[in-house]
This record gives sequence, structure tokens and C-alpha cells, in this order.
Amino acid sequence: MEPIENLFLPHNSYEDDAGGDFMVGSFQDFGYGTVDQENEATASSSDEKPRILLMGLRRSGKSSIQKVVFHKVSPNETLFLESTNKIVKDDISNSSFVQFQVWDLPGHIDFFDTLFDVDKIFRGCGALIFVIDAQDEYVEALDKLNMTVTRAHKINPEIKFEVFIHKVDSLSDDQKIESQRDIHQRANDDLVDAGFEGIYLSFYLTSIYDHSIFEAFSKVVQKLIPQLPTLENLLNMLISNSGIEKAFLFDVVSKIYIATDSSPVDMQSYELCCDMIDVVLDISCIYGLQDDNELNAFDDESASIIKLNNTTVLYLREVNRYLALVCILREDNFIKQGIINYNFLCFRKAIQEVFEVRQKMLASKTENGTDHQVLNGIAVNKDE
Ligand SMILES: Nc1nc2c(ncn2[C@@H]2O[C@H](COP(=O)(O)OP(=O)(O)O)[C@@H](O)[C@H]2O)c(=O)[nH]1
Ligand SMILES: [Mg+2]
Repeated sequence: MEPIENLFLPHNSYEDDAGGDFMVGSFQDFGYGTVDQENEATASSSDEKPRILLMGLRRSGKSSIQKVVFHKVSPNETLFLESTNKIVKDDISNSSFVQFQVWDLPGHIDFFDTLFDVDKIFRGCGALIFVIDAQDEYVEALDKLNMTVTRAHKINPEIKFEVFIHKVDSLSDDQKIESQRDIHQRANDDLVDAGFEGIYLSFYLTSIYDHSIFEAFSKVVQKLIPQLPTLENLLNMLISNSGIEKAFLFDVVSKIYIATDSSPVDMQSYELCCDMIDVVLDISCIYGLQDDNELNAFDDESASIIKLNNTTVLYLREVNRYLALVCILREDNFIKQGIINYNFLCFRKAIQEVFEVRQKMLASKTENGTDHQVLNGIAVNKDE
């Protein structure tokens, strides 16, 4: 078989091209809650899906994060959220590529109390996000962080620990850096004191009032996607051959990017691409075509091009049911749109092949009932 990199056409290989040969498809009824056949099959096993836990003290912002990132609630609406009294299990895999459950664990409950089956909570857990309210005193939060991390690590050493230093919208840039430094230092010192040098904590400055929460969540999710290096590689090939500056592979519903090329991400480009997804979804919801019974939120004709007045072009194309490629490029490079379209098709095909492996593993699992579960290519050991 020909290596994939040879399939891409370099963007200077042809002089000119007509391009523009696709139209905007329908994004109707896009959102959570649609159950299709594919999901019905897995719905019963939802408890076994890899999970991301949200933990932290009361009022640190856990429920708000879950609502804003996965339910399109606007940040202001979280002001009066009732405090959560039980574990809220949010299965976001119905309409999303991100096949995870996000569990919001109430802050005032001690989960290491014998009443709770902690083994069950932490065994199938991929990542534990600990939310610290940066606007508040964080001594208590750090104690709780330490206790949570050390105990969870004992139960499941595979868990990735992610600390969100949250509500930083009211802090100046200097204060942000200072609180990140301070929290980082203290949290790691506490771990060393407790004899856990080996645990690695990652820190993020987040707020629901800007895109930082989506970016942080993207990075958390990326760590749980085993195909990430392959996806990054494909994106690198795509952009270098097509004269694209930056490309993101988005989970459309959550606006989490599951991969990007290896050039550094700047917040502005990410925001621009998020906004583009919103625009495209809104327009499709209003003007999208509706097939008779099928509400195809996102089909292989879904695409959009937006030209900005600063000689930048935004280019969006559907990759599969859940994923969209969003690219930023300069207008002069967009003249060869045909090559970009062609390269995109190569890219899409390669992505499909990557995820076919997952389908095969799923199939083999149902056939011979192996002891691990594979979801979107993410293999997890089953709890029991
Ligand atoms: N300023 C600011 N307030 C936030 C942010 N995230 C959450 N909040 C507020 O914090 C309060 C507590 O949030 P909630 O999600 O109920 O906290 P939980 O108890 O951890 O689930 C709410 O009034 C939210 O509006 C943020 O990023 N910035
Ligand atoms: Mg809550």
C-alpha cells in the first residue's frame, strides 16, 4: 500500500484550480440527546464507559463546567445553580466523538467514606479533574486535593490528575501566574511530604467566561485518546501540503479539539475556530436541508468557508459524524482550493482508517467477549 504521506498533493503542484465544489449540508437538530441505533447497542453498558471525574470543594465550579462545556449553557446561567447532592453521571457519548462519561461528584461528600464504593468510582476512571476556586482561599482545597489524589492513585495508578485553577476571570495576568505557581508548588510539596513523588499533576488556568475551559478540557481529553500521535501526524501532513497555517480536529458538539497540528496553539485561533462552528451550526439549523425522516445533523457535504477582512480564510469540513476539521489559512494560499479539497479527502480517508481499527476491536469483543472494552479506540480494562 502506498504510504499516506505520498497521497497528499503539495499545494504548489498545480497552477490553478476551480475549487469550491461542495455545498453546505444540513446540520439540523444538532445537539445532545439524539439516540440512534448505534448508541442503543451501547447504552446498556454506559456504566463501563471510561470516565472523567470532576471533583473539588463545594461551589468551586464543577457543575458549571459540566453545563457550559457539554450542555451549551451560557456562563451567566450558572450563577444560580443548585448545589449538587449526588453524583451526576453525564453520558455524553450519544452525540459526541468523545465517548466518555463525565461524573460530577458533590464537594461535601467524603467519597472515601465506607458508604461509597470507591473502587468502582476510580477503577474505570481515565482522568480526575480537581477544580480549585482561585477567587477563594485555597488551603482547604489543597488538603482535599492531596487526600483525593493519593487515595485515588492507590486504587488506580493509571488515573491522570488534572488541576483546574478555576474562576481566573477576575484575576490579572500577574495574579494568574502567581496563583498557578503557588498552587503548583504547594500541591507538589504536599505530595512529596506524603511520600508520593511519582504522581504527576497538570495545571490549567480556567474560566467558564472564556474559551480557557474548553481548551483545558481538550487537553484532558487528548491524553485519553491513544491515536493522538497519528492524528497529529496526519494534521501535520495536511497543513504542510496545503499551505494551511493551523488546523484543529473538533468534536463538534462540545467544541473540544481532539487533536491539532504540532505548531503552538494560540488562544485567539482556537476561539476563532470555535466561533466558526457556532456560526455554521446556527446557519444550518435555520437553513439546513431536511431529509424526509433522517435528521442528518452533519453529513459529508457539511462544509463552510469564511473569508475574514484581514486576508485570513477559515475552512471547515465534516470528517465524520462527530468530527469537523477547521483550518486557518492565508487568502493567497486559498487560491488553490482544489488541492486543499483533494488533500482533505485523503485526510478524511486516513482518519476513517484509523478509527476502523476501533470498529474491528469492538466487533471482536462482541464475538469472543474479551475482558476489555474498546470505545472510540480507547481501550479500558473493565471494572469487574
Ligand atoms: N467568576 C466565575 N464564577 C464561576 C466560574 N465557574 C463557576 N462559577 C460560579 O461559581 C458558583 C458555583 O458553581 P457550581 O458549579 O454550582 O459549583 P459546584 O458546587 O462545584 O458544582 C456559581 O455561582 C457559578 O456561577 C468561573 O469560571 N468564573
Ligand atoms: Mg455542583
